[in-house]
Amino acid sequence: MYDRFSVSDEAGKYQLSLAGPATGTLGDHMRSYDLSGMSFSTPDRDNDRNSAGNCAADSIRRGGWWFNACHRAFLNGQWSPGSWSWPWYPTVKNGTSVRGTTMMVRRH
Ligand SMILES: [Ca+2]
Repeated sequence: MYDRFSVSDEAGKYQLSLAGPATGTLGDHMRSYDLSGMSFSTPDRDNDRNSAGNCAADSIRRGGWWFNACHRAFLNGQWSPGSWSWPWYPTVKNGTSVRGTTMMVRRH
């Protein structure tokens, strides 16, 4: 849980802004992997820092997210059971297949 979470408008490419302190059981991986400040990418909108391609169009882990370069802390990805644990271990353990995720925002 982040103390401050905001997303800019369409003209700002839905840029993510996170501020701490982060609390809860999933750690602070979205900030530690520099997702704060990233614009939202989708398979048809490449706004990431991966100069070799579009992280959102990856054939295995396809989906929209605030990618940097590339899939670290990607909450919505299609992951193999053995790799889903990272980076949210130990809350999500090796071999655990996550069937869904929810992001919630509460007004201060
Ligand atoms: Ca790119």
